[in-house]
Order: sequence, then C-alpha cells, then structure tokens
Amino acid sequence: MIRRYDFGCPVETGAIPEKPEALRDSVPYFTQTTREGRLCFTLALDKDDMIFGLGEQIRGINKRGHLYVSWNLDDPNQNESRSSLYAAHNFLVFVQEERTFGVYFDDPGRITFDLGYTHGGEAVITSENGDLSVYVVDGPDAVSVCRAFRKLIGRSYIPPRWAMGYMQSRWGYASEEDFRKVVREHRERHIPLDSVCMDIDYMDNYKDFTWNRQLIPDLTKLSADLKRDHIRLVPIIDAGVKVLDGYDVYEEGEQKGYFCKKADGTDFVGAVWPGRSVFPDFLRPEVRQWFGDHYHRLLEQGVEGFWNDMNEPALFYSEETLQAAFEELENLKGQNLDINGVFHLKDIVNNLANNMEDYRRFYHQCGDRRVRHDKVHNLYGAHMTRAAAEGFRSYAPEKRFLMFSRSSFIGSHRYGGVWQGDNSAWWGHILQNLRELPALNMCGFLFNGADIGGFGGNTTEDLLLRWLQLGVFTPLLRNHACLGTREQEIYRFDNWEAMRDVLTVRYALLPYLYSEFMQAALTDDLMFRPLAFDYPEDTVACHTEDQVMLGHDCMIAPVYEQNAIGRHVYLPEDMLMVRFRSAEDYDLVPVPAGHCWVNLQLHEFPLFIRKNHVIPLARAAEYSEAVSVEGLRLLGWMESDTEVHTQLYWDDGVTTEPVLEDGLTAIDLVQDGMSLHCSMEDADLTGVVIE
Ligand code: MIG
Repeated sequence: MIRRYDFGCPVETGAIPEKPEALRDSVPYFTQTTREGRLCFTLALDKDDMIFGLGEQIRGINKRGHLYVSWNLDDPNQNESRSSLYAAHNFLVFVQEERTFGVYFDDPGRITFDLGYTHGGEAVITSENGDLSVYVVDGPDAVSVCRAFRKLIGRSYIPPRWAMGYMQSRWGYASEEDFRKVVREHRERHIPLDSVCMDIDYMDNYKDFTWNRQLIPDLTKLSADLKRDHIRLVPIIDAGVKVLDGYDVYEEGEQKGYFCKKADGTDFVGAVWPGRSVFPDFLRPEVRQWFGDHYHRLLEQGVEGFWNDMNEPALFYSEETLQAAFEELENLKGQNLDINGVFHLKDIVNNLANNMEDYRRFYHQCGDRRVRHDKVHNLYGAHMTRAAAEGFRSYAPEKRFLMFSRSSFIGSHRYGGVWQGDNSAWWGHILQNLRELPALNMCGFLFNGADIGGFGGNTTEDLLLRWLQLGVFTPLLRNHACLGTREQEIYRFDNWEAMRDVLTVRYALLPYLYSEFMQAALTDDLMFRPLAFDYPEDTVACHTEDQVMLGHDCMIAPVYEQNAIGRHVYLPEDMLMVRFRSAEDYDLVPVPAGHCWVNLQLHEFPLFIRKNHVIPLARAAEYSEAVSVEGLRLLGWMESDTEVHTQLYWDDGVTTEPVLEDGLTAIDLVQDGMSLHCSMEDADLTGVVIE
C-alpha cells in the first residue's frame, strides 16, 4: 500500500507519473514539527533498526548513524566527511522490529537526513522548503517495499546492450588520432572494448553540440570507421551554454528566452568550462524539446550515446560573486593579514564556486509559477537528462540510445543512467562503488557505474585490476580518469594481460548480466541487493557491508585492499564459488554456509552462485555484438533431486520495446534431477557440480 501526504504547495518534480490521491491526516510512524518554516519528520529508532536507500550517497549500505544532505553538488573530494554528492535520491527503507516500510520525500529542494547522528535513537528528516509530498510505502519486507516504490516511479531506463560493454574514457582525448589510437591499442591486444568517450576536449571551445574541426575534420567518417570495428563514440554535453555572439545555440536560446533569468528578467550568467555561460531552463518542456533536438546534430554523425555533465548545475563563479570577490580582495590589499585575515582571503576565493547566494539569484518557470532556483535545485540535472532522452525519442523512437548523467533526481531514472562522479584512485572507493549499487537500484537507477581506476589521483596497477574485478559486474563499466593523472588505459600497464582476462569474464557473463538487468527493469526489481534483503533473519548477513547480492542467483565480494591475497567472505547459505582468472580459466569450489577465508591472488576474483541455481557463461568476445547465446556453458552446484528453471532474457539489444513474454527471446534453462536439459541444443554442462 502506498499513501501520499502533501505539505504546503509542492512543485511538480516529475518523479511520480501517476500519483495516488493525497490524504489529509498526518504521515504515519513519524511525528511532524515545524521549525522556522522547515518541516521536520521524526521517527524513534530502536537499537537494531536499519536504514537503507538514499541512492547515490557516501558511507554504508546501512545508512544509520550519519547525516546526509540532498543538495546536488560538484565537489570532487568524495571522502567520509561529505554529506552530499551529485544526486538527490530521497527514498529510504526503514527496517524496524515492528515493521518494514519505505518513505519517499518528493521535494526538489534541500533536505537533511539525520539518521541517528544527533541522537542515536532518532531519525529526523528536515525539508527546508516545507513544500513537498511524502509517500509511505508499506512492507511486508524490504524487497517488496522497493518493488512497490519502483512501480510507483515508473520503469527504469534501458540502455542499448553495447553500453554494457567495456568503455574507455579519459579527460584529454581530443583529436581523431587520440580516439583511433585507443581503439587500436585495445584491438591489437584483444582487450575487449565497445565504446570510447569523448570528454570536453572534442568540443570547439567547450561549446555544446560543436566539435573541433581542426582536430576532428570528419566526425561522420571517424564514427563510421570505428563502428565497423564495433566501437561507438560517446560525447559529453555540459549544462552551461557559452555566451558568445555568433554561436547559434546561444543565440537561439537567447532569442527565445530559454535561459534562466534573475529577478530583473535578465539572464543569469555563471561560469563553467567555456567561461561566461547561461543555463537552459530545463524545467520548461519547450526548453527541453529545443535542447534535446540539438543532440540530433551529433546523432547525425553516427553517435548513439552521450553523457551529461556539470548539471547540478556546477558554477565556477557568477558575475556577481566574482565582482564582490575582487572588491573584497582589493580591501585586503596592503593589510597585515593575521590568521583570520588569511582564512578570510582563502574563503573569498573558495566560496566563488557553487555558492548558495548564486543559487538564489535565478529562477525557473514551473508551469505558471516562477520558482527560485534553490527551491528546485535538485531537479536541474534530471531535467537535462530528460531533455536528452526526449531528443532521442524524437530522432528515432524505435531505438535505444546511451545516456548517463552526473546529476540526477528520482524520475530521471526513466530517462538515463548515472555515473558516480569524480571519485579517486583510492581503495576505499572500490567499496564505495559496491555500496552504492543496491542503494541506486532502490531508487530506480539500474544503469550505473563508477570511474574504474579512480578519476582523481594516480591509480596503481593493482588498484585498477582489483577495481575491474568489481566493475565487470556493474552495468556501466567505464575506465575514466582526470586530465593530468597517470594514464590508466589497460594497455599502459605491465600486467595488462591479467586485466584483459578479467574483462573476458564480463563478456562471458553478458547474457546473464544483461538478462538480470532486463528482468530488474521490466519487473521493477533490484539487480543488486544488500544481503539484509535476502536474509533478514541472519544477523551477520544483515550487517555485511562489503558483499552484495547480484541478480537472482549470485553474490559478489570484491577485494578492496592493497596487497591482499584473499579476503573474508560470509556465506548466508551454501554457494558455489567460481574463482575466475578469465572466462576460460576458473576453479569451481563448493563452499558451505558460514564464514570463510578465500584465497584470491591479484589476478583472481570470485563469484558466488547460490546452491541449486545455475548461471550461463558464454564464450568470451571482444565486443558485445559478438557475444552469442548459442552453446552456453552452465555453472552451478546442484543437489541431485532438485529441479531448476531459470529464464534468460535476450533480445536484439537496440530496439526500444523489450518483450518478456516472447518465447523466442526467453531461453529456458532447466535443471531436473541428474540430467540437465535446456533449450540451447549444445549447452555445455561441464561447470555444473552435481552433488
Ligand atoms: O570540472 O569534463 O565529472 O568526468 O572528465 C570537471 C571534464 C568537468 C567532470 C566530470 C568528469 C569529466 C570532467 N568534468
């Protein structure tokens, strides 16, 4: 059951396509209070209560014990002191002694989630706006709460299958030769690859929807040549539009009045990559349509996917803050700066970016209401993603395009995926990547992944290798790094063959991973789950923070420490450990339920398959289009008197409307007693251990 409660005058966020009627009474389970215009919802917590959700956020799978803020922010330092990242995913699942329920705060402004931080026995959620809808989703259990919520928010975005192949990216690739070289280096060594990202350097002076014609004289030919090699180019688009006379996107938007305005009706000018920029008011449908249609320029060059960046929106400075800063600096000139003076000086410069005052300086048009930006801040990136998706639909409605965004809000999970922003080459960020997987799924973002190897800082060979060993299970599998950091394409390292071998496992598992992804999307399910969701009676499982369930059949437990030769794994039930070195080279080790130590040399990584489940393994391939579901090998640990049916979903990977009911696309794998038969005639059963 889902109940909705309205407060004040909520803005339409687009998160929920079909809303239940609002109820008049107060939100159950919480007590409501008002403090200086803010609305607070308080819930008493018992010692053993757990809290899940919040999507893209730092810290644990169980979110209890810290303070989180929904305020989309571009800050590349993703350490434990942070309280917000690039997204606002205001959905939580409370698992309490007396009940399990979900709650969604449909509020596009700033919200604070104090989850036992100020007082250990209390969760307090505070809406700054006070204008919001609250949805309460009842159990009985966490999985069904999430399913009901996901049904409410609508079907998750489905990417083309090639987007689940390996993607290479780096800020700094600029010329045609840079892109060709990346492809060549992979293909020569048979390192699988499906796509290469184009970061801002491909553009002409950081102008959206342009490319540098000196460096890339013929983009149509480049993309056609690469596509012959089964490689797609994936350009970046930024939120800010360069202020420049003669630049048609700017001039058109200007003429139509499509950019966000200040109170006096003039354009708000902020700075991002191209210097002075203006910001399309993506909250208006006509602006979305206009901006979305501009993606066609690159689609016409053969491009089939994009990533949207800087859409929190990030601001380097505004005209106003910059002016004030210069004045203040002028005042300080010649003064004897003591400690306070120096801090003040630093603050002047540091507070230029993403300044709260700037976010209060401009407005959006929401229907017939004019709303100040800070009240709806967290919607900006989501609506940019929506603009792109609507642009793709108007270009080719039958076709899937790749779209992933840095900033997001629940609702944009229907239009695109996300990446987890500017992480670092830190071991702890492998764990961060793992922990965000189930939380993002709860909030609808099935297509997601982190910058593998780390975006900031210099990676190490072993970090990249271990991170790839997690990345091969995540839907978005992208190696990406910041300009100026150590080069981290696989082929730069002595041990590249081990990395290539890890990637072969991704391609061999693609039928399984794709199928689990599609089933999760089509049935509003979670592809990744906390162990607590599957084994609620198992206290150890409930408190496991470094393993997650994958699909219907598996559990993953990556190594995330340097110089490790293995790790501790907790098995809530008997499982078959597949210790992979490559798609062809692995050990099958039945492991009984309980605690165990698993030896994992640097080039080895495990996948755990639940007893009496089977999963298919295809032959390795160098690109997704070469993956075949003919002759699948099955892996599993079966008791002799059990029967297993498992459905493998497979389709052409590019058309929009998937078909689950169609017998042609669902392959039945059946294990029945000692004999195993499946509709694939030449299925290979060597990987099935029969007890
Ligand atoms: O201010 O386009 O998160 O992936 O490489 C940095 C350059 C802007 C931030 C993105 C990152 C991208 C970078 N961008």
